[in-house]
Amino acid sequence: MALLNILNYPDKRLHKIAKPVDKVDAEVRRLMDDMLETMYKAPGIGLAAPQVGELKRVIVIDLAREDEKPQPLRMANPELIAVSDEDAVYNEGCLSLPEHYADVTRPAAIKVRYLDHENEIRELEADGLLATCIQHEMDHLEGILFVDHLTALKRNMILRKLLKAKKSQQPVSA
Ligand code: GNR
Ligand code: NI
Repeated sequence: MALLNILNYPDKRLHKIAKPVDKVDAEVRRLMDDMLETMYKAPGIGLAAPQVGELKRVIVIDLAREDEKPQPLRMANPELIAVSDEDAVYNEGCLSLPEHYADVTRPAAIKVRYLDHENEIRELEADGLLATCIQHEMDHLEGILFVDHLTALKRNMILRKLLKAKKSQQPVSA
């Protein structure tokens, strides 16, 4: 297993559309495991392959608390096959937009079809935080960040602060 580098806004790769995997083979499985290790370390509850610079349709999620048994979910080529009419609002954050949070409205319940780590087709029904997290990770595969669901005013406020924080980390060139 290996720790991967998590890309931060404004990295271009975060805005690209990821490609489906042909099958979940040893290489994709390794990516899933490296992503889980990277996510646990961050720490975060989900991670999408484009966040580590891999433009593949692969996501991992684990909502278990640190004092609980891990419950890793590994998904390739996830597709939403049903969404509820009812919406839910959740205060979201993102490892690629560190330290900024905002309320995002999404369908409250979903059904997702995906390939698991053994290349088996599976379906999962989710609501609550799991439904939110799956949709947040699937957005990353389309190059969409949670701020893209906000008004331009709120989005630009967050993005300006991130750019400013990034600049202040860098030495002033002579
Ligand atoms: O760790 C994360 N927490 C989180 C909280 C609310 C809604 C979504 C998330 S996902 C995020 C990790 C991340 O950036 N995944 O792409
Ligand atoms: Ni994210």
